[in-house]
Amino acid sequence: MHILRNSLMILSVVASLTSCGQKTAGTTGQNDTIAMTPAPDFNADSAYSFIAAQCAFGPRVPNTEAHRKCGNYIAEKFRSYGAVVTDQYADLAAFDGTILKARNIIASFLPDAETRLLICGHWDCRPWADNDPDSANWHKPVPGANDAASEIGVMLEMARLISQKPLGIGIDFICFDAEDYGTPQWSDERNEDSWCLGSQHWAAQPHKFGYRARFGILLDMVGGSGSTFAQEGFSKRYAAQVVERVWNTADQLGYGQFFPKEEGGYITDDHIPVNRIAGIPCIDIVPYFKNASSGFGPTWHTINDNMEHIDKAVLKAVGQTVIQVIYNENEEK
Ligand code: AHN
Ligand code: ZN
Repeated sequence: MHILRNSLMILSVVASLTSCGQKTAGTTGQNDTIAMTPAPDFNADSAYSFIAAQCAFGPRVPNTEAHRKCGNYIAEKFRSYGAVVTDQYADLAAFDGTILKARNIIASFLPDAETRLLICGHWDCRPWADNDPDSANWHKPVPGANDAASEIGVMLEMARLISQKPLGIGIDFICFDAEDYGTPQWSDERNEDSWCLGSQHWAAQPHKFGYRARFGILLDMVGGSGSTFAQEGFSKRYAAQVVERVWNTADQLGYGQFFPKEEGGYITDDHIPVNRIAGIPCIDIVPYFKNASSGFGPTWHTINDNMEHIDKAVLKAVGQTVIQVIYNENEEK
């Protein structure tokens, strides 16, 4: 009996060693240890300044001067870090028939490399603060410090770091437009397809024919005070292994508090077209405020989504985690 038990133990040890040895990109489990490649130090002050610069244009609502000017700022900033920037302009019809002069901004490092990662977020602001506690504000635009200057600020800081420590794999930062023009709460209409117009367009017609990426990471509202990032439902459904990698990496870096390994909700967001239309496994890093009136946080779609509610500690946790994930992938060419 003793011998039998011992040999079973040996067998199970061998089995687990074998499965470790065969580990390839995207086969990590819930608590696996990930080998960390040296990655640059994400500078939250720098990301913060990129967020403030976007907000200084005013709300970046499609078809406004602030939107046009900020689009130029974002493209120019990525170019200054050596990225090849492609503008994808499109006239997109909103739910109410408004034609949005949309601009997806794609910033690529090593545009010809076959192995690529996609990092994305939206850059437009919502025209209506329809979740504001005061109905007098429901038709005013959202200042959009968190939603969505934060994600562009984090991406610009990652681009700055990549320019200083080049990678051997390609990276595409995609700034989607017209994410936040979805049917307002004060209207009777409910149309899920009215959200994420820019990413729907890009996914159906990528900037490069046959575009592929190993995986994608969507950032959405990644700088709000008090934010933590639970595991969003569609991300787990479509890209479970990427979820494991990102949350395990955060844990190992000491940012586990910001990335609880808990279930988030199912969110209609730009990762849906990337997964369903473009066929690229893509996760969403999006805040989840449990038991709050707004699951996205107290300033979501209110006129208080301003710089006062941006927390550099949140930017650091997200930015350092994602840049680490990117540099880890560099080792698996
Ligand atoms: C919905 O409210 C259906 N989706 C949220 C996506 C979003 C809006 N992210 C930022 N603003
Ligand atoms: Zn929004």
